Amino acid sequence: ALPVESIKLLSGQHHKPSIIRFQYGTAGFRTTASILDSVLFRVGIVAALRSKKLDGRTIGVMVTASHNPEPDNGVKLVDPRGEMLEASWEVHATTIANASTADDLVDALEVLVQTAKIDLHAPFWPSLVAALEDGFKAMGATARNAGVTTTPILHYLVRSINTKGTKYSYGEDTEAGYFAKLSTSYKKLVTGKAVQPPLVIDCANGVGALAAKTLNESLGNTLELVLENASTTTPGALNNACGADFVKVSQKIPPSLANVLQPGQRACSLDGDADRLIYYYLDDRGAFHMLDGDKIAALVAAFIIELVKVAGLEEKIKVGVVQTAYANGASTKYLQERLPVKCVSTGVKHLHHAAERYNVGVYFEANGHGTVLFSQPTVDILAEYQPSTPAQSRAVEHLVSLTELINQTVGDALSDMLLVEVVLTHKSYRGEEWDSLYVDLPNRLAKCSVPDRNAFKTEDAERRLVSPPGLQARIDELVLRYQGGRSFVRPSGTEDVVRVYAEASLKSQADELAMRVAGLVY
Ligand code: 16G
Ligand code: ZN
Repeated sequence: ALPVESIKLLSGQHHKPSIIRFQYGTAGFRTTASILDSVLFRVGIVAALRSKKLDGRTIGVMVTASHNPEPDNGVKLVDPRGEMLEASWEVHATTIANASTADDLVDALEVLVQTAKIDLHAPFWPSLVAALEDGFKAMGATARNAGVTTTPILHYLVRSINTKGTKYSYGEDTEAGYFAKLSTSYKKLVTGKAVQPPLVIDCANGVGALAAKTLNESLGNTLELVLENASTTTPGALNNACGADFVKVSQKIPPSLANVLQPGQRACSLDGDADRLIYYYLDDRGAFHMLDGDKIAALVAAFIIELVKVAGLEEKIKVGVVQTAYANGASTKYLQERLPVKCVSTGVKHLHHAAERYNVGVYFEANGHGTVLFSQPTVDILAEYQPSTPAQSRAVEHLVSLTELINQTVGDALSDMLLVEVVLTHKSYRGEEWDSLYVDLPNRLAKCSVPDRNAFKTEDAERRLVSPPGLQARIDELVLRYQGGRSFVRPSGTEDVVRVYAEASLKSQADELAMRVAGLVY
């Protein structure tokens, strides 16, 4: 049975603010940090129950502002394979977070225990994390605190703990194990190649700075990382005029890098918890060029396809790409000419799921979150393959090393950064050559406050509105008037707004189209 007494007792120390309604969305529970106390307590309990449900396997809990301003915080759960929390549990978590009294909380928990058929007599309670400790305590759960670390490292740890000692062992279940796995595979992949010039990393003044520092040491002289915006203890500095979201949204170099970056030099920005990555460079005239998630997908997918071909495995290993509606139309065109491309709804869980359907699934959101998934049969094919030429053998070795370099649990800015560096090294590309794979269509993202964003319902991977009635037809009619025009409207999953995206052949036209579509939305 549920430890009702201790839940009630400790719940009394973590009252739910009465008028607020919490929702477990795309990025977990996300709102002002000052009102999240009761949520963290309850997430502790939900995590413990999730672990119980899954025979005592380890569950992760990440507390982070991610790419948002510091006071805008959040908490999300990580499932045993290092993936996002299963969707059906988002609903349970929401109900539990909104129970108004301790009695209601216990009732909601009882319902969860029954509907999810949780055996409260399962062997023991392993788990992770922090301010949730009272939640764990209420449940008698043991926790391992992973300390201050990046979101993707937490995902890595969760998977490693749960696969320990099995034939699918993901890696040593420590941070040191993570860095060793990344740096060892990176070194294998660039052996014998000319070392790239130093790479500037904007760490968004977040926890990625600590990880990047350790990574820099493990990489030795195979790659030099120059850390910028690494002030993890300065209040208010997190994601402030820096970081992946700043660069992607404002399409500008962080002002703090203005005197650091030399013409021709490449740099990248992480977000606050290091699960997003955006590259950029200044050309010889000092003009800024952004290399976002779409450009990363194009670079990486083309490289992997080439390796598969050289290895002689084209028939057995099919590579595919997953994007969202935000992918630049030019990237979709470039990719579609080379491999299958699927469009899904925004949110990592949708992309990840769709990527699992390919032998090798490449997914990146334009915002810089993404990774590459190798299916288990594909990993087995690579392990058993008997190459017949030295070139084939090298290509297979590279593919195997890529399965180790790439964090397959979730998007990982540092792992993705090394992946990009591998491709640039192999192709002898600078930012400029990479950028010229295709030319981005000018685009514009806008957001509108509306009385009720739930009135906006979409279909076709969020590319079309089904409600409010008639609105899509009016958008279609507007879009037709713009050369290369494309536009869509969707409710945000993380903010109380509706987002409008538009692209067109000319920048002024993309801006105008976005503004006119936004005008229809109000
Ligand atoms: C979250 C998602 C990200 C998505 C963004 C969309 C995760 C880990 N992150 O940050 O994938 O692009 O939300 O936000 O799922 P929106 O719904 O407000 O546009
Ligand atoms: Zn993030």
